[in-house]
Order: sequence, then structure tokens, then C-alpha cells
Amino acid sequence: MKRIFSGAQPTGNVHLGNYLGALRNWVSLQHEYESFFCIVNLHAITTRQDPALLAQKTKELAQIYLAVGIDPELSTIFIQSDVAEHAELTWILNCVARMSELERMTQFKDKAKKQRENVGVGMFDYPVLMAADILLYQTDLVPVGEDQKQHLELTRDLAIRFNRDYGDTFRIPEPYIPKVGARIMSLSDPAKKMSKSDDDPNGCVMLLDDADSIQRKFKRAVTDSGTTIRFDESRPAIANLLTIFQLLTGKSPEQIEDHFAAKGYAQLKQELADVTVEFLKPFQERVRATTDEELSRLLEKGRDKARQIARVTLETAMARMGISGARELAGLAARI
Ligand code: AQP
Repeated sequence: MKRIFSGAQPTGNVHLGNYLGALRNWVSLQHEYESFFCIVNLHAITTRQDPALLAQKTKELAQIYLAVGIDPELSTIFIQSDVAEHAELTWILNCVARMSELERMTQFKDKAKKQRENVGVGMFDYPVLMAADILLYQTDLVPVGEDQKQHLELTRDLAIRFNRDYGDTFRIPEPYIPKVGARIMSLSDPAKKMSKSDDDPNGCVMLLDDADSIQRKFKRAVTDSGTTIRFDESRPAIANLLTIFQLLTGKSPEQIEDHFAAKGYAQLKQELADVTVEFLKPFQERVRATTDEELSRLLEKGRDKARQIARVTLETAMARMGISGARELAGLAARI
């Protein structure tokens, strides 16, 4: 069975963009692939986090994975920092990666601009940690939103370079970027992706938002000066609202355009808010229903399964580089 790996950061709250661009596809793909879904808390600390809040958000993200429909009988859910091999392989890949290629990463450039002189080394190294996450599991496919495409290309480059220099070690992963929903845009600025770190909280609908907040955010959503409701990329604000409507209702673009043919923007925003509230209601109930015992049991099981696979890949990479530990060296010497 082929493998998928993906993850989300336990920072802030999970939003509709994260769900429609990534998590939703994890749920469908888990039936076809052996699946690993990680809570990437080591990525989270590349920006400063409140420790108590980070621990709380880590648990909440595990609840969210379950509530969106990740089935722990089919998929492995685990916390990144529970598997030390992620950090170990990062160091090895750091010695393969080049400064110039990391400097080209647009996410780093955007985030560094906001932080100015306080840019951490961890933030610079974020894509290498992501490469280690993926390569440790000999991943075939990585379902992500479009914003991660460049990081995936770097992961492939590092794997190809390592395999060329030290011998075949890593499977070369392919990105899985959905045709619809790969880049959900902010409700307040359709030129920017929906993002939890957006300065304007109205641009971003969180999966745990209450009904009133959802109604308010859609009501304030930016539109344009036109009147017709059509999927038209030259009118990004309306196209974005329609894409969300399409993904939450499962209706085709033609059905949606017919439905809104004689209606105005206010009606579209109202119906979209109602659809979102209804969609999120059972999800929010499932989040509240998960118990702590259930969570720790499945995260421990996930950690053990992930570690087994990660260890084999890491030891292979170390041996190929000639940095096996004392025990392995003794074994090698005995064989010579
Ligand atoms: N707007 C989006 N549309 C589609 N997919 C998106 N993803 C993120 N934003 C969108 C995808 O969600 C997955 C998990 O991402 P993450 O936890 O790494 O979060 P992020 O990308 O850091 O999300 P934010 O909200 O944009 O965080 P900040 O503001 O901190 O940068 C990934 O697969 C991602 O592609």
C-alpha cells in the first residue's frame, strides 16, 4: 500500500482554508493509502508560543483530526516531538541543504519580513524539518494546500541529492494539491490566502467559531461592484465565496450558478454562512465528545508505530553517511 504523510501546526485555530485545502483530502485519501498525520509542534515553535497554550492547542488539534473524520483504525496520528527521529534527520538534511535554496523559500521571505531582525534560525530551517517529516516515512504522496508546493519541491530536491551522493535511501514524494480549494482566500482581502496569523480576524473562519461569529464574518466578507454570481477568476472575492460553497455543499458550479442566478451578494453571503454553521455543528460536537484517555491512548499508539518506521529510515541514512553509532560500527567490524 502506498503511503501519505501530512501535518498541521498546533498554533492558533484551524480554519476553513486548512480544512478545505488539506484536512478534507486526508479524510478521503486514508482509505486508499497507509496514512500518517502528524501534529507538527516542532514547526510551531519556529515562532514564539505560550507553552501552556501550545500544549492545549496540541491536544485540540488531535481532537480536530478525529472530528473531521481521520479514523485512528486506518491512520496513524502522532505528535512530531514524540518521535525524536524528526529532529535527527533534520540535522542530516541540513548538511545536504544549501543556504541559497532556503533563502529562496517564499514563506520564509514573507514571515521574515514581518519579524524583521528577530527572525529565528528555526524559521529559516522550517522547510528542512518538513522534508525530514516526509522522507522519514518513505512517503509517496503529500496532500497539502498550494502554499506548501515550494517546500515539497525542496523536499524532493534534498531526497534526490542525498540518494545521488550516498545511495538510494529516500522515496521521492509527490505533492497532492487539490484542483478546487488549494488556496482559500481571506474573506477581507481576496488577494491574500486565508491565514490564522492575518491581522484582520474577520478574514478567517475558524472550525471552532460559534454561529454568531461565522454569520458576522461572512456578512462582512468583501465582494466587488458587480452583481452577477458566477465562478469567474477575474472576480476573486466572489469566486472564493463560491468555492467554499461548492466544497461544503458538494454541488457542481453549474448547479450553484443556477441557484444564485436571480439572487444578490447579500443572499449568497447569508446562505454561505448558514451552510457553514450547519456543516460545522456536528463537527464541533465531535470535538467536545473526545475524552482525554481516548486521546492519549491513540497518540501513544501513533507514536510507537511512527517511531518504528522512522528509526529504520534514520539508521539507513546514518549508515549511508558513515555516521552509525558504536553498536553498529562493532557489527560492521565483525563482518569485515
Ligand atoms: N488558505 C489556505 N487554503 C488552502 N490550504 C491552506 N493551508 C493553509 N492555509 C490554506 C493548508 O493547511 C495545511 C496545514 O497548514 P499549517 O498548519 O501549516 O498552517 P499554515 O499553513 O501555517 O496556516 P496559516 O493559517 O497560513 O498559518 P500562518 O498564518 O501561521 O502562516 C497545509 O497543508 C497548508 O497548505
